[in-house]
Amino acid sequence: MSRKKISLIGGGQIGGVLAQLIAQRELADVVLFDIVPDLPQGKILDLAEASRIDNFDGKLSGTNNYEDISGSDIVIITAGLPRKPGMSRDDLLVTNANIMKSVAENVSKYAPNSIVIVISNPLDAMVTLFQKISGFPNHRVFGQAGVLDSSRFATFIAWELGVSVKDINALVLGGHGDTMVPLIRYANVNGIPVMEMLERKYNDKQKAEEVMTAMVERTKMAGGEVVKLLKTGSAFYSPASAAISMAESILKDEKRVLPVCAYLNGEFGVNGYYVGVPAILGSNGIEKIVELSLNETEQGLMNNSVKAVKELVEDMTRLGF
Ligand code: TXD
Repeated sequence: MSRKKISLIGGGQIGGVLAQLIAQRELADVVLFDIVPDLPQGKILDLAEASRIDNFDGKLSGTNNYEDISGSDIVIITAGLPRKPGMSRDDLLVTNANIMKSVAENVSKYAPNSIVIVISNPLDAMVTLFQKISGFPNHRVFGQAGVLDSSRFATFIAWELGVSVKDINALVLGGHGDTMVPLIRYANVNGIPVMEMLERKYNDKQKAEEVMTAMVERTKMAGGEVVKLLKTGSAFYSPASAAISMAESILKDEKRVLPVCAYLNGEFGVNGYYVGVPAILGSNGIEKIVELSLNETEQGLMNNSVKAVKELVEDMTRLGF
């Protein structure tokens, strides 16, 4: 059996960590592509020189030539500019749409059978644009946002309750913007509702609700919190880890149920847009969208988030993409 191949389009902060995680876990051969001459070659040389220490085998290459991505099983796209302090994800729209256009044309040409995970922001618009230009079927084009947003929510819950983050299940739906929807009612600690644990901790229902509201707000703003601290660039460890969990579920046909920015065909009442929802990821990419019942408040928040995604996609269309 030949080894699997993952190509990474964009060799910046996230691209570099993606390459390292894939290599260390021996998930697949890696091709790191960037338009900046020598940058991907330099990163890959450095990474390869760690192989003896970390004990990994595998073929790693850095390139400025799209031909090298041919035969990829998975392509992960981080090409584009990250946010600067004070910028919203949407401010990146025009610059990154131009970049995504050229990426989509080249991936369609050189890796036409690949499964594509988009990470570049503004995420929901960039996934939409990649699919539109490539014409790839929707189950082979989707975005990473929800795994990270859910992990951020889980992290804050673990810190608040003083329990292992490994026991937290938290799910964030909707677009990858300030309107995302962390689901309070479904958040649990090994099956125990987080709200119940908070109420027991504080012995005060109102205080528990305030604490939860603060965690929800922090989750929605978590990307910006990192941007503000870093001053140059945005989060890169966690988005890379998130995308790798998706790629691993695909390569190993694990059929994990992960929140994915997926194309909806009537699910959750949404038709024809990419929005963050739980989906089963296996060797065919998205194998099924997993629906769940939302109460009136949750559905309202979801509708609001879908509205923001639609506006973003309409803006992009108006700008000629
Ligand atoms: O969860 C998520 N989806 C995200 C997304 C979380 C955090 C950051 N997210 C977004 O990912 C961020 O807003 C950016 O749009 C992307 C990539 O973030 P990263 O931190 O890796 O940005 P870098 O370090 O600037 O790297 C981007 C690289 C850089 O090396 C450029 O030279 C390259 O992209 N680039 C290109 N590569 C290929 N082709 C073209 N045209 C191109 N243009 C720039």
